[in-house]
Amino acid sequence: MADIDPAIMEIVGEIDYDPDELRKRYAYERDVRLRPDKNQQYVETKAEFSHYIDDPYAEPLERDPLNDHTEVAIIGGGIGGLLIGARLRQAGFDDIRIIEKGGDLGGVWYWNRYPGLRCDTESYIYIPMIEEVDSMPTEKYSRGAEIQSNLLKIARRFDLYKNACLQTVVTGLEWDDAASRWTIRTDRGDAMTAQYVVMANGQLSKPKLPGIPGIDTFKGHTFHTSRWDYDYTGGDYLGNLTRLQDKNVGVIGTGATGVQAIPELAKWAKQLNVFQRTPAAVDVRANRPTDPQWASSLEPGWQDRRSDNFNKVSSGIMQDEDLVSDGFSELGRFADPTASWVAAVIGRELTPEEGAFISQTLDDKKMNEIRARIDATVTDKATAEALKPWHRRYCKRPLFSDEYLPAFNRPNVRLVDTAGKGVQRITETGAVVDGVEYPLDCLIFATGFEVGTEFTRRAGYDVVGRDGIELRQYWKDGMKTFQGMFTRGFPNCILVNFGQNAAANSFSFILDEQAKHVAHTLSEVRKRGGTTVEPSQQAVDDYVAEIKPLSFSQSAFWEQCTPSYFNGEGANENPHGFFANVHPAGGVAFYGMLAEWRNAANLDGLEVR
Ligand code: N01
Repeated sequence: MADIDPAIMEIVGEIDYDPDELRKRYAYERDVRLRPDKNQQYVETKAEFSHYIDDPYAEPLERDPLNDHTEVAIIGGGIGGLLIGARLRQAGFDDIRIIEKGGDLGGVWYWNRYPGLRCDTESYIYIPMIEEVDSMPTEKYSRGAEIQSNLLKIARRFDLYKNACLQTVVTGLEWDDAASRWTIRTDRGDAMTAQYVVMANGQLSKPKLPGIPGIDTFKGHTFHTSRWDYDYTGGDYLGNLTRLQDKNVGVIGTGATGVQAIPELAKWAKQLNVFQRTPAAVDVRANRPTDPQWASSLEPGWQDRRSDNFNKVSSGIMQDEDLVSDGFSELGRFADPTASWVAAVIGRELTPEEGAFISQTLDDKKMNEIRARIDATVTDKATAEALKPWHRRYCKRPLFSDEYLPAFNRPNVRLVDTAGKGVQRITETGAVVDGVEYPLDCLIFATGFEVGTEFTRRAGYDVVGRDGIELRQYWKDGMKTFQGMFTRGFPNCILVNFGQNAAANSFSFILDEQAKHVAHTLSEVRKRGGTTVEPSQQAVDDYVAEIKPLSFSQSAFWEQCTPSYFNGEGANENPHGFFANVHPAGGVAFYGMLAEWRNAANLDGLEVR
């Protein structure tokens, strides 16, 4: 440490651990988890596995096929679709249709109803349009049901049920150049048309299953967490899973979902077996009820200001105040632009080595804290040791819970650690790890959602643009867009998603910025009397060049990470990977650039006809 500036050492504090030993441990834990089949290890929820994604919540619905016309069709009625609908309504668009697979609107918050579900990002910023619908979350981190009810308030406030098609799965889109419109085909035999189509079918929306040998042989009860079977477990999102009191339950998956569902399962199952492949890095949640005095003191525009402050703080951009002040805000201290807040403190620019040193050291210390919390909470020493994560904080989605670790102190909860290998085999009657079979009545998959496959595979439909060009084919080597939203050859088709744009810690912020972009663009096309809009070839080429070289060069960080969907299960070269196409500007600058583009009101880069 001799040649590190003392001002920097003051910021990072005492180094009371061996960084080299820690690095070696991280590398070892990564290596035991790397698999040659990488992203191919997962089983797609189709064919004999398609029942895992049936809608357990909706009543059967019969209706005649539609072949009518709408000005704007929005595929997906989740947060993205609802915000697009709302922003379009605000911009004066009446003729809107949301097409949604589920039995109601809400998207991820419709599907996910597992017990213990809450938002991970603070509800005051995560739940969109709180001010517009005159609502206020009851807690800092709302339950899923409260989030869903707020989303449905947006739907009602902006009249988005009108003309909506629920329980309808889009199977294909085709551009009709002569008529300047899209034909939308669905699983209900619809052949409706729309001038514009917005694809808001979600990012983590297709459940995935682990490719464990024998997974199709299990004869007990089984389901994926995003289709929770309360008929089987009893209870509801508040818990009370009384029908599990005489059951041996197994859960596979200890990510964001597992960490929330496991404490509830632990309370009710006769025996809960948690099959762990990679330990979860779980920091303090510190949820609390909303203070009514604080809520009534808020001035109009507070939600946008809070969100803006959070985005800056959580990406390391120095602010006078940290309004949200939680675990995600704290991550800004070792996020990529760490240098900017440190530079503000020490009064000079940092060298890249200094930036990396600060980022790494603060990260190490946070992870040491997370590991120490496990020792302090989990009474059985072997269990505590096995629960410790050995990777950098951002290698996986950061997790927060105050209930997860104490669950392992219950006598009916068993951690079945697989030493990074995962469950070896599933049999008719249980799961096998290290040659030992754990008998199970019920096996729950908290194994997450498909990432890193082609957009059209996850969406479940192909898009055929001008001259018969297929999106599947056009993006086979990776996305090619302008602003992550517009694609050459696919006029009037806009993508709202996390793809070729920038990351931010609140996903609903990204979706709202994109929704504003859609509303602005369609309004400007209208003003110009146009009927079609698409990006110029030059605009796409320039945009793709901005993204590609930089995003792939960030792989130094991801390569040393334990595998996850963040780094393509250790294969960062995947052009469809979660972060493969991220814009290098970072969330704050990127969405600022989009806002400036809208302010200029010249649709620069788009061709209107
Ligand atoms: O899924 P995941 P998730 N044997 O992919 C394990 C959002 N979200 O549903 O780490 C054994 O994170 C796998 O193990 P490993 C959020 O963006 C948000 O939890 O790969 N285990 C992992 O533990 C989140 O990131 C919220 O070694 C196997 C788990 O399955 C995303 O959704 C709540 C295995 C999958 O974890 C997905 O979260 C919930 C095998 N063969 C979700 N294969 C909130 O904001 C896989 N695993 C509240």
